[in-house]
Amino acid sequence: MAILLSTKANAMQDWRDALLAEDATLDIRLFPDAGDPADIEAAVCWTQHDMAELRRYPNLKLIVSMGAGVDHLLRAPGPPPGIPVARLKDERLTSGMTEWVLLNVLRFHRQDLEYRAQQAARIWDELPAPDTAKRRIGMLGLGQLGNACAQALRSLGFPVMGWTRNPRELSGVQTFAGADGLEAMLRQTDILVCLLPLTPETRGVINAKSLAWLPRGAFVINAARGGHLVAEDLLAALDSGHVAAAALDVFEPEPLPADHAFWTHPKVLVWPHASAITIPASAAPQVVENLRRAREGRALINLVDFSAGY
Ligand code: NDP
Ligand code: OXD
Repeated sequence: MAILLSTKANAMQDWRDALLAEDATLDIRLFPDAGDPADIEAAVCWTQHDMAELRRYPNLKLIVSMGAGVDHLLRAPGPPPGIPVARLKDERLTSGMTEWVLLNVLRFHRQDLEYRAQQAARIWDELPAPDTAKRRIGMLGLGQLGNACAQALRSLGFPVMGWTRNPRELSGVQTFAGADGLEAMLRQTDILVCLLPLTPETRGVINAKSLAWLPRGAFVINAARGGHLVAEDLLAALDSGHVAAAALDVFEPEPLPADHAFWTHPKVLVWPHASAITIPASAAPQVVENLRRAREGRALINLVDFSAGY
Protein backbone atom coordinates (compact mmCIF):
# COMPACT_ATOMS: atom_id res chain seq x y z
CA MET A 1 0.00 0.00 0.00
CA ALA A 2 1.48 3.34 -1.00
CA ILE A 3 0.44 6.55 0.67
CA LEU A 4 0.32 9.86 -1.10
CA LEU A 5 1.38 12.71 1.18
CA SER A 6 0.45 16.23 0.14
CA THR A 7 0.99 19.31 2.26
CA LYS A 8 3.04 22.50 2.41
CA ALA A 9 6.65 21.86 1.34
CA ASN A 10 8.00 22.70 4.81
CA ALA A 11 5.72 20.16 6.53
CA MET A 12 6.20 17.26 4.12
CA GLN A 13 9.32 15.79 5.74
CA ASP A 14 7.94 16.00 9.30
CA TRP A 15 4.82 14.12 8.21
CA ARG A 16 6.85 11.50 6.40
CA ASP A 17 9.11 10.98 9.44
CA ALA A 18 6.16 10.84 11.83
CA LEU A 19 4.31 8.22 9.76
CA LEU A 20 7.47 6.14 9.33
CA ALA A 21 8.12 6.31 13.08
CA GLU A 22 4.75 4.61 13.53
CA ASP A 23 5.32 2.05 10.80
CA ALA A 24 8.71 1.84 9.11
CA THR A 25 7.32 -0.39 6.34
CA LEU A 26 5.05 2.31 4.89
CA ASP A 27 5.65 3.24 1.26
CA ILE A 28 5.22 7.02 1.29
CA ARG A 29 5.14 9.09 -1.90
CA LEU A 30 5.54 12.84 -1.63
CA PHE A 31 3.20 14.69 -3.99
CA PRO A 32 3.68 15.34 -6.91
CA ASP A 33 5.97 12.27 -7.12
CA ALA A 34 3.19 9.72 -6.81
CA GLY A 35 4.83 7.08 -9.00
CA ASP A 36 2.42 4.57 -10.51
CA PRO A 37 -1.13 5.88 -9.74
CA ALA A 38 -2.29 2.28 -9.25
CA ASP A 39 -0.03 1.96 -6.15
CA ILE A 40 -1.76 4.70 -4.19
CA GLU A 41 -4.28 3.38 -1.68
CA ALA A 42 -4.48 6.33 0.72
CA ALA A 43 -4.05 10.09 0.43
CA VAL A 44 -3.09 12.14 3.47
CA CYS A 45 -3.52 15.74 2.44
CA TRP A 46 -4.04 19.32 3.46
CA THR A 47 -5.88 22.31 2.07
CA GLN A 48 -3.87 22.98 -1.06
CA HIS A 49 -4.54 19.54 -2.59
CA ASP A 50 -6.97 19.54 -5.52
CA MET A 51 -9.64 16.87 -5.03
CA ALA A 52 -9.96 16.41 -8.81
CA GLU A 53 -6.35 15.17 -8.76
CA LEU A 54 -7.31 12.30 -6.44
CA ARG A 55 -9.48 10.83 -9.19
CA ARG A 56 -6.24 9.67 -10.85
CA TYR A 57 -5.76 6.85 -8.34
CA PRO A 58 -7.90 3.80 -9.23
CA ASN A 59 -7.12 1.93 -5.99
CA LEU A 60 -7.65 4.79 -3.52
CA LYS A 61 -9.37 3.50 -0.36
CA LEU A 62 -9.05 6.38 2.10
CA ILE A 63 -8.50 10.13 2.28
CA VAL A 64 -7.22 11.67 5.52
CA SER A 65 -7.32 15.38 6.36
CA MET A 66 -4.17 16.63 8.08
CA GLY A 67 -6.36 18.80 10.28
CA ALA A 68 -9.65 18.77 12.15
CA GLY A 69 -11.47 20.69 9.42
CA VAL A 70 -12.54 19.00 6.19
CA ASP A 71 -14.21 21.86 4.31
CA HIS A 72 -11.22 21.90 1.94
CA LEU A 73 -11.84 18.25 1.05
CA LEU A 74 -15.59 18.54 0.63
CA ARG A 75 -15.77 21.64 -1.58
CA ALA A 76 -16.45 21.01 -5.31
CA PRO A 77 -15.58 18.68 -6.90
CA GLY A 78 -15.25 16.90 -3.51
CA PRO A 79 -13.49 13.60 -2.88
CA PRO A 80 -13.84 10.83 -5.46
CA PRO A 81 -17.29 9.23 -4.99
CA GLY A 82 -17.42 6.37 -2.48
CA ILE A 83 -14.05 7.09 -0.86
CA PRO A 84 -14.25 7.59 2.93
CA VAL A 85 -12.68 10.69 4.45
CA ALA A 86 -11.22 10.79 7.96
CA ARG A 87 -10.18 13.86 9.92
CA LEU A 88 -8.00 14.39 12.99
CA LYS A 89 -9.13 14.30 16.59
CA ASP A 90 -5.86 14.99 18.27
CA GLU A 91 -4.84 15.76 21.83
CA ARG A 92 -2.18 18.33 20.90
CA LEU A 93 -4.54 20.08 18.47
CA THR A 94 -7.20 20.18 21.16
CA SER A 95 -4.88 21.48 23.89
CA GLY A 96 -3.42 24.06 21.49
CA MET A 97 -6.87 25.37 20.66
CA THR A 98 -7.88 25.40 24.31
CA GLU A 99 -4.81 27.49 25.20
CA TRP A 100 -5.53 29.95 22.39
CA VAL A 101 -9.19 30.37 23.31
CA LEU A 102 -8.29 30.83 27.00
CA LEU A 103 -5.60 33.35 26.04
CA ASN A 104 -8.09 35.52 24.17
CA VAL A 105 -11.04 35.10 26.52
CA LEU A 106 -8.79 36.12 29.41
CA ARG A 107 -7.26 38.96 27.43
CA PHE A 108 -10.73 40.44 26.86
CA HIS A 109 -12.10 39.54 30.28
CA ARG A 110 -9.10 41.02 32.12
CA GLN A 111 -9.21 44.28 30.09
CA ASP A 112 -5.79 43.64 28.56
CA LEU A 113 -6.48 45.89 25.56
CA GLU A 114 -7.38 48.79 27.86
CA TYR A 115 -4.34 48.24 30.08
CA ARG A 116 -2.02 48.10 27.05
CA ALA A 117 -3.52 51.40 25.83
CA GLN A 118 -2.95 52.84 29.31
CA GLN A 119 0.64 51.59 29.30
CA ALA A 120 1.27 53.28 25.94
CA ALA A 121 0.06 56.54 27.49
CA ARG A 122 1.89 55.88 30.83
CA ILE A 123 -1.41 55.94 32.71
CA TRP A 124 -1.41 54.25 36.14
CA ASP A 125 -5.10 53.65 36.68
CA GLU A 126 -7.10 50.73 38.04
CA LEU A 127 -10.16 49.69 36.00
CA PRO A 128 -13.23 48.10 37.69
CA ALA A 129 -12.53 44.48 38.70
CA PRO A 130 -14.11 42.06 36.18
CA ASP A 131 -16.49 39.43 37.56
CA THR A 132 -15.80 35.99 36.09
CA ALA A 133 -19.13 34.60 37.31
CA LYS A 134 -20.95 37.25 35.26
CA ARG A 135 -18.94 37.01 32.01
CA ARG A 136 -21.09 34.70 29.90
CA ILE A 137 -19.31 32.71 27.21
CA GLY A 138 -21.24 31.47 24.16
CA MET A 139 -19.58 28.67 22.20
CA LEU A 140 -20.61 28.08 18.58
CA GLY A 141 -19.90 24.33 18.35
CA LEU A 142 -19.32 21.91 21.19
CA GLY A 143 -17.40 19.21 19.35
CA GLN A 144 -13.88 17.95 19.97
CA LEU A 145 -12.50 21.50 20.29
CA GLY A 146 -15.52 23.48 21.47
CA ASN A 147 -16.24 21.06 24.29
CA ALA A 148 -12.63 21.09 25.51
CA CYS A 149 -12.66 24.90 25.55
CA ALA A 150 -16.05 24.95 27.28
CA GLN A 151 -14.78 22.68 30.06
CA ALA A 152 -11.59 24.71 30.54
CA LEU A 153 -13.56 27.97 30.72
CA ARG A 154 -16.04 26.41 33.14
CA SER A 155 -13.20 25.30 35.38
CA LEU A 156 -12.13 28.96 35.64
CA GLY A 157 -15.63 29.91 36.79
CA PHE A 158 -17.12 31.37 33.61
CA PRO A 159 -20.78 30.57 32.88
CA VAL A 160 -20.61 28.69 29.58
CA MET A 161 -23.30 28.12 26.94
CA GLY A 162 -22.98 26.21 23.68
CA TRP A 163 -24.80 25.92 20.36
CA THR A 164 -24.85 22.68 18.37
CA ARG A 165 -26.63 21.16 15.37
CA ASN A 166 -28.17 18.29 17.33
CA PRO A 167 -29.65 19.09 20.74
CA ARG A 168 -27.20 17.91 23.44
CA GLU A 169 -26.84 17.74 27.17
CA LEU A 170 -23.49 18.61 28.64
CA SER A 171 -22.74 18.80 32.33
CA GLY A 172 -22.35 22.40 33.47
CA VAL A 173 -22.95 23.90 30.03
CA GLN A 174 -26.28 25.44 29.01
CA THR A 175 -26.98 24.14 25.52
CA PHE A 176 -28.91 25.48 22.54
CA ALA A 177 -29.64 24.16 19.04
CA GLY A 178 -31.23 25.37 15.83
CA ALA A 179 -31.97 28.89 14.60
CA ASP A 180 -34.06 29.89 17.64
CA GLY A 181 -31.38 28.47 19.91
CA LEU A 182 -28.76 30.64 18.25
CA GLU A 183 -30.64 33.85 18.91
CA ALA A 184 -31.45 32.83 22.49
CA MET A 185 -27.79 32.10 23.21
CA LEU A 186 -26.35 35.18 21.50
CA ARG A 187 -28.68 37.50 23.39
CA GLN A 188 -26.91 36.45 26.61
CA THR A 189 -23.35 36.09 25.28
CA ASP A 190 -20.61 38.45 26.43
CA ILE A 191 -17.77 36.58 24.70
CA LEU A 192 -18.60 34.61 21.55
CA VAL A 193 -16.22 31.80 20.52
CA CYS A 194 -16.67 30.16 17.11
CA LEU A 195 -15.49 26.54 16.76
CA LEU A 196 -17.89 25.30 14.09
CA PRO A 197 -17.02 23.34 10.97
CA LEU A 198 -17.55 25.34 7.77
CA THR A 199 -20.59 23.89 6.00
CA PRO A 200 -23.31 25.42 3.82
CA GLU A 201 -25.39 25.83 7.03
CA THR A 202 -22.69 27.56 9.06
CA ARG A 203 -21.20 29.82 6.36
CA GLY A 204 -21.77 33.46 7.34
CA VAL A 205 -23.31 32.58 10.72
CA ILE A 206 -21.61 35.60 12.32
CA ASN A 207 -23.28 38.41 10.38
CA ALA A 208 -24.97 41.77 10.96
CA LYS A 209 -28.16 40.11 12.24
CA SER A 210 -26.51 37.69 14.65
CA LEU A 211 -23.98 40.29 15.85
CA ALA A 212 -26.92 42.59 16.67
CA TRP A 213 -28.27 39.89 19.03
CA LEU A 214 -25.12 40.15 21.17
CA PRO A 215 -25.31 42.56 24.11
CA ARG A 216 -23.51 45.85 23.40
CA GLY A 217 -19.81 45.57 24.27
CA ALA A 218 -19.53 41.83 23.56
CA PHE A 219 -16.34 40.27 22.19
CA VAL A 220 -15.94 37.93 19.20
CA ILE A 221 -13.35 35.16 18.90
CA ASN A 222 -13.15 33.15 15.67
CA ALA A 223 -10.79 30.19 15.42
CA ALA A 224 -12.88 28.06 13.05
CA ARG A 225 -12.92 29.30 9.46
CA GLY A 226 -12.96 32.77 7.88
CA GLY A 227 -16.15 31.85 6.02
CA HIS A 228 -18.11 31.79 9.29
CA LEU A 229 -17.75 35.52 9.62
CA VAL A 230 -18.99 38.32 7.35
CA ALA A 231 -15.95 40.60 7.66
CA GLU A 232 -17.73 43.84 6.68
CA ASP A 233 -20.47 43.16 9.24
CA LEU A 234 -17.91 42.65 12.01
CA LEU A 235 -16.06 45.82 11.00
CA ALA A 236 -19.33 47.79 11.12
CA ALA A 237 -20.16 46.35 14.56
CA LEU A 238 -16.67 47.21 15.84
CA ASP A 239 -16.81 50.73 14.45
CA SER A 240 -20.21 51.39 16.01
CA GLY A 241 -18.93 50.10 19.37
CA HIS A 242 -21.54 47.33 19.45
CA VAL A 243 -18.72 44.75 19.45
CA ALA A 244 -15.86 45.78 21.73
CA ALA A 245 -13.05 43.78 20.11
CA ALA A 246 -12.32 40.62 18.15
CA ALA A 247 -9.60 37.97 18.07
CA LEU A 248 -9.41 36.31 14.66
CA ASP A 249 -7.23 33.37 13.64
CA VAL A 250 -8.94 32.49 10.37
CA PHE A 251 -9.87 34.50 7.29
CA GLU A 252 -11.27 34.22 3.82
CA PRO A 253 -9.07 34.35 1.82
CA GLU A 254 -5.88 33.25 3.58
CA PRO A 255 -3.35 34.73 3.86
CA LEU A 256 -5.30 37.84 4.86
CA PRO A 257 -4.67 40.36 2.03
CA ALA A 258 -2.12 43.04 3.00
CA ASP A 259 -4.64 45.85 2.49
CA HIS A 260 -7.41 44.30 4.60
CA ALA A 261 -8.84 46.57 7.31
CA PHE A 262 -8.39 43.86 9.97
CA TRP A 263 -4.59 44.26 9.90
CA THR A 264 -4.63 47.76 11.34
CA HIS A 265 -7.95 47.89 13.15
CA PRO A 266 -7.28 48.91 16.78
CA LYS A 267 -9.93 46.50 18.07
CA VAL A 268 -8.88 43.45 16.06
CA LEU A 269 -6.22 40.93 17.01
CA VAL A 270 -5.00 39.05 13.92
CA TRP A 271 -3.42 35.59 14.05
CA PRO A 272 -2.13 33.74 10.94
CA HIS A 273 -4.26 30.56 11.30
CA ALA A 274 -1.97 29.43 14.10
CA SER A 275 -4.30 28.88 17.06
CA ALA A 276 -3.92 25.09 16.88
CA ILE A 277 -1.19 23.70 14.70
CA THR A 278 -1.18 20.01 13.78
CA ILE A 279 1.88 18.26 15.18
CA PRO A 280 2.60 15.33 12.81
CA ALA A 281 4.17 13.18 15.56
CA SER A 282 1.04 13.55 17.67
CA ALA A 283 -1.38 12.94 14.79
CA ALA A 284 0.48 10.09 13.07
CA PRO A 285 -0.74 7.18 15.29
CA GLN A 286 -4.41 7.69 14.39
CA VAL A 287 -3.52 8.11 10.70
CA VAL A 288 -1.54 4.87 10.66
CA GLU A 289 -4.29 3.12 12.62
CA ASN A 290 -6.77 4.15 9.93
CA LEU A 291 -4.41 3.00 7.16
CA ARG A 292 -4.20 -0.42 8.82
CA ARG A 293 -7.94 -0.57 9.21
CA ALA A 294 -8.48 0.40 5.56
CA ARG A 295 -6.02 -2.28 4.46
CA GLU A 296 -7.77 -4.91 6.62
CA GLY A 297 -11.29 -3.77 5.69
CA ARG A 298 -12.09 -2.88 9.33
CA ALA A 299 -14.26 0.05 10.50
CA LEU A 300 -12.43 3.38 10.18
CA ILE A 301 -12.12 5.99 12.94
CA ASN A 302 -12.86 9.76 12.90
CA LEU A 303 -14.85 9.49 9.72
CA VAL A 304 -16.55 12.50 8.18
CA ASP A 305 -20.32 12.31 7.90
CA PHE A 306 -20.90 13.53 4.34
CA SER A 307 -24.59 14.22 4.98
CA ALA A 308 -23.71 16.58 7.87
CA GLY A 309 -20.67 18.04 6.06
CA TYR A 310 -18.21 17.56 8.96
P1 NDP B 1 -16.38 18.72 15.58
O1 NDP B 1 -16.90 18.12 14.33
O2 NDP B 1 -15.87 17.81 16.64
O3 NDP B 1 -17.49 19.65 16.23
C1 NDP B 1 -18.28 20.49 15.47
C2 NDP B 1 -19.34 21.13 16.35
O4 NDP B 1 -20.06 22.10 15.57
C3 NDP B 1 -20.36 20.13 16.88
O5 NDP B 1 -20.74 20.46 18.19
C4 NDP B 1 -21.53 20.32 15.91
O6 NDP B 1 -22.80 20.02 16.44
C5 NDP B 1 -21.45 21.81 15.67
N1 NDP B 1 -22.15 22.14 14.42
C6 NDP B 1 -21.94 21.69 13.17
N2 NDP B 1 -22.83 22.20 12.30
C7 NDP B 1 -23.66 22.98 13.02
C8 NDP B 1 -24.80 23.75 12.72
N3 NDP B 1 -25.29 23.81 11.46
N4 NDP B 1 -25.42 24.41 13.71
C9 NDP B 1 -24.96 24.34 14.98
N5 NDP B 1 -23.87 23.61 15.35
C10 NDP B 1 -23.24 22.95 14.40
O7 NDP B 1 -15.24 19.75 15.12
P2 NDP B 1 -13.95 20.20 15.92
O8 NDP B 1 -14.38 20.70 17.25
O9 NDP B 1 -12.90 19.16 15.86
O10 NDP B 1 -13.44 21.40 15.00
C11 NDP B 1 -14.26 22.51 14.70
C12 NDP B 1 -13.63 23.35 13.60
O11 NDP B 1 -12.52 24.08 14.10
C13 NDP B 1 -13.03 22.57 12.43
O12 NDP B 1 -14.02 22.16 11.53
C14 NDP B 1 -12.09 23.59 11.82
O13 NDP B 1 -12.78 24.35 10.86
C15 NDP B 1 -11.71 24.48 12.99
N6 NDP B 1 -10.30 24.32 13.35
C16 NDP B 1 -9.48 25.43 13.29
C17 NDP B 1 -8.16 25.32 13.63
C18 NDP B 1 -7.26 26.51 13.58
O14 NDP B 1 -6.05 26.36 13.64
N7 NDP B 1 -7.78 27.70 13.51
C19 NDP B 1 -7.57 24.05 14.08
C20 NDP B 1 -8.52 22.98 14.14
C21 NDP B 1 -9.83 23.13 13.79
P3 NDP B 1 -23.18 18.53 16.91
O15 NDP B 1 -22.52 18.40 18.27
O16 NDP B 1 -24.64 18.56 16.98
O17 NDP B 1 -22.60 17.58 15.89
C1 OXD C 1 -7.62 22.34 11.15
C2 OXD C 1 -6.91 23.59 10.98
O1 OXD C 1 -8.74 22.24 10.68
O2 OXD C 1 -5.71 23.61 11.22
O3 OXD C 1 -7.08 21.43 11.80
O4 OXD C 1 -7.50 24.60 10.64
